[in-house]
Amino acid sequence: MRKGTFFCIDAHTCGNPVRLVTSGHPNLVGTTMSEKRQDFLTHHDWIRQALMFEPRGHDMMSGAFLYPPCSEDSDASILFIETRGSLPMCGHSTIGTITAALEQGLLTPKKEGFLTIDVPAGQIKIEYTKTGTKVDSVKIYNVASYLAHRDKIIDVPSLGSLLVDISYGGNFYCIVEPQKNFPGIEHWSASDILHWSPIVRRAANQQLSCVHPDDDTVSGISHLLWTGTASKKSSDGANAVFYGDKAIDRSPCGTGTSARMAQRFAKGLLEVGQAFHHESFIGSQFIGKVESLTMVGDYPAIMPSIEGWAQVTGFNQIMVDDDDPYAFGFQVT
Ligand code: PYC
Repeated sequence: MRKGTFFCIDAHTCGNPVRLVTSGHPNLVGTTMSEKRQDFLTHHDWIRQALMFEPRGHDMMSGAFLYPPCSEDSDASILFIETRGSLPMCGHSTIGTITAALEQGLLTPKKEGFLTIDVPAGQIKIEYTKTGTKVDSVKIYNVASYLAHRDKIIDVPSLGSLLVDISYGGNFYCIVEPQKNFPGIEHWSASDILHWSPIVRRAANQQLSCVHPDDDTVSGISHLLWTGTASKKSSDGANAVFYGDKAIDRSPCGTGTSARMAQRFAKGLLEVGQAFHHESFIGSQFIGKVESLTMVGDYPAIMPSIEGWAQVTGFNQIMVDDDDPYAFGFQVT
C-alpha cells in the first residue's frame, strides 16, 4: 500500500518554492547520495509524484529530504525532488532547506555558521548568517563546474539554428545568449520560454552528448538557461532557467549560476575571486563567485559559490491515500 502523512515546511528561495519534507522518509539503499538517489527513483518515486505534482504541488514545485550524512566529515545529506525526477544538485532547494532546517532546529551544525552536506553530485560546504533564530543568508560552496561544449550550433525545429554552450554546475545546462533566432529574455514572455525550452532541450540532447566524468548517472541536458539584459544596475547578468516539464525558475538558480560562471570563466569573461550578481526572471538576485580552480576529468573547472536567502511560508501536513484517484498526482499538458 502506498499511503502516508508527510509533514513539510514550505518555503521559497528568492521566489522559487521549496518543500522540505520532514517526515515519511523512505529508507534508502546505498553508501553515497548518488546511489541513494537511484534507489529512491527505482523504489519510492510515488512519494515524489504525490508531493510535487498537482493537486498537492504544481509545475514549479521543488522539494528536499534531509538524511543523515554519508561521509564522516558531513553534517547531513540532502535528496532533491522535483516534477521531473531527482536532481543531482539544486541550489535554490539547498538554500531553502538549510534555512528551514536551521530555523526549526532540525540541523545542529558541529560549528555555528558552517555545514558540510552530501548531495548526489558530491559534497558541498555551507556558510550561513543568522539574526537570532532567523537565517539571513546561505552561501553554498558548490560542486566543481565546467564548460562541456563550447560554441556549438544546434538545429531547432521551427526556430532555426542556435549557437549554444553546454555547461555543468550540478546539472547540465544549455546556455543560449541573444542572437538571430533569440532576441534575449527581455523580449520573450514566460509563454515563449515555456514553449521553446522543451523543443530546444530535445534538439540539444539529440545533437550533443554530455556525461559527468566522475558519475555516469549524471548525464544529459536537463535545464535551459536563456540570457538577456538585466533589469537592475546591480546585476552582472540575467537569466530565465527552464527546468522540470513546465517551469521557469523564479530564483536566479544555483546550479544555473554555477554553470554560467563556468562558461564565462572559460571564455575569459570572469576571473577567480570575481563576484557575479545574477538576476532571475522576477528580478531576485544571487551572488556568485569563482572561488578557485580545479579539474573535472580532463575539463578545466571552477569551484563556484552562490549566496542567497529563503523565507519559510508555512507548515504543511500532506496526506496521501491511495483511495484518492489523484493520490499520486497529475500534470496538465
Ligand atoms: O537552484 O539549482 C537550482 C535549481 C535547479 C532547478 C531549479 N533551481
